[in-house]
Amino acid sequence: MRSEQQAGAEQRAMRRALDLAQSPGVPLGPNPRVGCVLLDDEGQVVAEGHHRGAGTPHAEAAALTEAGAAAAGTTAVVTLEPCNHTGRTGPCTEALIAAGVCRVVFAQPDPNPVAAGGERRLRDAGIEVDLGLLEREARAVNRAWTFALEHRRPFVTWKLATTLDGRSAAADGTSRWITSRASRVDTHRLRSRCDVVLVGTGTIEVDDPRLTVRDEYDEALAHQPLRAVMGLRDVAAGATVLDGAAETVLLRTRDPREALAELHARDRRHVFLEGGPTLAAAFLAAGLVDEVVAYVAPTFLGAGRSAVGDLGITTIGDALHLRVEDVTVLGSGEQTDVRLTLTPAHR
Ligand code: AOF
Ligand code: ZN
Repeated sequence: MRSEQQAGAEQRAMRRALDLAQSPGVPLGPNPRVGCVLLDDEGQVVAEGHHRGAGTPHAEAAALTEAGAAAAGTTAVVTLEPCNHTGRTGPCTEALIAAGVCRVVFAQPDPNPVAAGGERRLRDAGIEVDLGLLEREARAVNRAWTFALEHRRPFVTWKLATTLDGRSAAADGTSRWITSRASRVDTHRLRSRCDVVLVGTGTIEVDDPRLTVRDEYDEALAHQPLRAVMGLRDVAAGATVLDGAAETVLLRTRDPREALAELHARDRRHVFLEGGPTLAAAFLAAGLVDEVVAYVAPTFLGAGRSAVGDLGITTIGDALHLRVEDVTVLGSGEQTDVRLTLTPAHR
């Protein structure tokens, strides 16, 4: 049994490692966010490290470098199972062993089959290993990355903006602005956390959107997700999406599964689906929506375009159920909306 004092120090170190993993300025990309803290036998911090994006040292390697010779005899507290492979950098297991680390505590087992096997390798080298500390929190930090590895496709967030009666455009086709400014700013914040914004060729034709991260974001600093357009219709050469403000890819398919496979092959892990009703219905019907973010404005239109197309549902028993994860009121005064965050009920 480890002493209560040691357990407390490791728990605090794991919280710190989770914060380090989420350090600002780390670019989104194909790699996970990882943090690592080295503790001496009195529970004092010897060194810290975090991963700074694909191709840079892993969190463990960064902490070991900072510690130098002081790494010997420490406990490494890390948010992800140390990797056991030579990829863009060398295996962290060997680096930990060589540095004389005597105990490793990690939160989340590595879902990446290429890099897995760290726990076994460390134990074989005589290192004490403990796992699962704050695992839920660690998985949340790399939610889309973990999902993509486990499901071999990107995580899909579908965003919609509707009136109380589920309309995303008025009868005459006008749709600017259904929701308030606060909701639009919030949308840009969520966009900046994804690595693809996906729409259909229909949306490009009707709305000619920019699909970039803007508003209160410093455009020079904001991460611009890839803009992806799917469908078989041609995109006009003058379409705003081709303006060069962010990278754009045309996926010449109508099949959601195929589109996701292509985005996955391009190392994309989190798709922000902003398509119209037809695209949304196709993804929903295929079970390819993993999260819904709905901005609901306190208005009625009574007629107009529905936010989601035909799902083939004709009777109430077949309704597509979602679980409400969060409800937040955005804006103030006359300018408020409700943001609902939901997940499919069967998960
Ligand atoms: C990271 N940062 O701090 C840790 C990772 O792309 P590579 O070759 O550097 O390897 C990436 C894999 O290494 C990644 O998928 C994960 O399984 C493992 N651990 N990766 O980018 C880190 N600890
Ligand atoms: Zn590693």
